Amino acid sequence: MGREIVIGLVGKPSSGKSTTLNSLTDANAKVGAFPFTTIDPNKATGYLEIDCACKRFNLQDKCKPNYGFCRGGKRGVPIMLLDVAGLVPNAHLGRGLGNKFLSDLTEADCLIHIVDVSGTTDAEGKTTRGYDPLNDIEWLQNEIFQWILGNLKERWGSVRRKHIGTKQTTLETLRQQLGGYVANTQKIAQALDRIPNLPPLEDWDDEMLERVVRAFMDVKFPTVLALNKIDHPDADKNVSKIILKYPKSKAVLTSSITEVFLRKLAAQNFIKYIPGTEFVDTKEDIPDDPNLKPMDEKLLNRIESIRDLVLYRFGSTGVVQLLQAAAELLQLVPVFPVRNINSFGGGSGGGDAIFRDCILVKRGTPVVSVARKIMGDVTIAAIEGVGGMRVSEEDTVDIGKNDILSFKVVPGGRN
Ligand SMILES: Nc1nc2c(ncn2[C@@H]2O[C@H](COP(=O)(O)OP(=O)(O)OP(=O)(O)O)[C@@H](O)[C@H]2O)c(=O)[nH]1
Ligand SMILES: [Mg+2]
Repeated sequence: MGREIVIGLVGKPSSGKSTTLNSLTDANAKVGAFPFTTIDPNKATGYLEIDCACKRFNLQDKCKPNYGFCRGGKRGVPIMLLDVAGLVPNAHLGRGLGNKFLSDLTEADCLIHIVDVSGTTDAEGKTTRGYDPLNDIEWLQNEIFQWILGNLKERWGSVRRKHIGTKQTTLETLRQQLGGYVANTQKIAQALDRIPNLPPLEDWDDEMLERVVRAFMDVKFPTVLALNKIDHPDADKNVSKIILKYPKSKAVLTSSITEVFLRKLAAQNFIKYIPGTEFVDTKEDIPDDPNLKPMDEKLLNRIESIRDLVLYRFGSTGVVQLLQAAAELLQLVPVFPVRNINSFGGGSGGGDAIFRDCILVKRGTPVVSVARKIMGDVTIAAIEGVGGMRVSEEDTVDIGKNDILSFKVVPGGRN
């Protein structure tokens, strides 16, 4: 199997990283209204909500994923989330927990920057009022930039000498230097392609080095903004400011604390709640539902205020959409490998259950790479798509295209 996709949650202390992690997973990461509640990174599985292939064939009843879930054609595909320690300005110089959290981030494929838009925490995560969260977006990006740049600059003299001495290509030298950030040659090439008329590496000055690092950051750490704590009365004006200033950034409005609360009440059968939607039902709404328990006045009032402040105003708590935004940024396509292309059965696990497996791959990936990701280094005899049509190895996957595949392997054949 290939490497798993990892989404990193970053942000200043007390912005709500751990709360967001908890809202999306079964994790129980420690949450606190004081900076540096999290020190060691928390890793947990979240579920990316997608339209399942079973829906296309009206086979929702038979769909039973090996991992994650499928509810009437809405499928939750496991995806790894990483919650790291809070970052403060000048972390790259060792402030706060310094570079520790930065190294914890290396395996992330993209970032979700959790921004506290309530204005109730300062740049260091301490309680305040009227703080402008616009600042946080700028300095956080800059910290990551300075961290990568600093690491590279520190060694640049010897890197350059070796590069000249060994007559390596620019790509090869950079791969050796940036490979530690879990970036393959392809990613580094992509970054370099973004710089027109790139001079030879031995001629790079400080400015060029900075441009290369910026380009690398864009490729290695594409970022979604989670504008969190929208339940707070001061959030609106801060949200507008951020969206005006960063119209091109992907931003999702969230209230993680609300999601955690609703999921908890749903687990205790006080409400019926469909995550990602505005629909919350209490015993008062559906008195005939035997599974629902009645709530006291205080809880009922809280639900009422959540509806008014979050659900009806924004359409949802936003956290389900947050993962979808990250998947869009990474251009992930869900692919369903099946053993039997006619029944969609098989895969790993038995019975007449269908579409048991689903993996996330980058759009444009050749189907043969998908096969390798799933089965490793085997010799593929044939690849079939829906209707038993042969699919050529070089053909690529996209949303709704070559996303249901059956791989025929040469028995015992290994490359
Ligand atoms: N009002 C409101 N408060 C929130 C929300 N999300 C988190 N909080 C609160 O913000 C505080 C910090 O939350 P954490 O999840 O611990 O923040 P963190 O970013 O993990 O903080 P560190 O681990 O210290 O870096 C807690 O008091 C949370 O209850 C939200 O959506 N709305
Ligand atoms: Mg935390």
